[in-house]
Order: sequence, then structure tokens, then C-alpha cells
Amino acid sequence: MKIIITMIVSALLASGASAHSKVSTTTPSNHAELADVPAQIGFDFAKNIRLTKVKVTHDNDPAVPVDLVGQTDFERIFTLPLPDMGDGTYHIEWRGLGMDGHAMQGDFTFEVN
Ligand SMILES: [Cu+2]
Repeated sequence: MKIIITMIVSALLASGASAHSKVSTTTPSNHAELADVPAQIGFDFAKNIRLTKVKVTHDNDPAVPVDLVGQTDFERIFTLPLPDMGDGTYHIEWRGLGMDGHAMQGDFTFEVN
């Protein structure tokens, strides 16, 4: 009985991990420290996803939506324009949809000094 339960748990963990596309790289990278505000931000996902929402929060300013530049297709790599909000800490939050229809989300931060 214990072996069967172990096998079921392993199968569930394996399917959960493979079903969702993780962001493998962002530009700038998470926790980067930059001298200038980048004109663009980038995502490189492990698998194709459809980005549904990206927003940027700068220090204590209210969140501002990032223009998705008419992205409606499932893609692996995205480059989006970043609004220049001056020096400080930028917090990027994204939402998307995997090819399997599951919602995904994540975030990263970087600093401009
Ligand atoms: Cu999924």
C-alpha cells in the first residue's frame, strides 16, 4: 500500500511540474542593479505561453500596465516597452496562460541607481 501511494504522489508531482511553463530568463535579470532605465523588458519562457497582463510598480508609485504590443499569440519570447519611471526599484508582475489553459503568474524586480 505504501508503495502505491508513493507512486501516485510521484506521478502527481511530475505532471504538475511539467504542465506549467516557467519563466527561464528575464531581461533585466531578477535583482539586477542598473545604471539606466532599460527601454524594454524581456521574458524567455521554457514553453510557449500567452501573456495576458504585465504591470510595473515603481517604488511606492501605483502600478502601471505595460503595453503588451498587441500580443495575442502563444510565444516563448516576449519583448515589451518599459515606461521610464526614473531611478528606484521596479517590480514587474506578469500573468499568462499556458498552452494547457492553466493560468500562470510570476514577478521579478530590478533596481536603477
Ligand atoms: Cu498547466
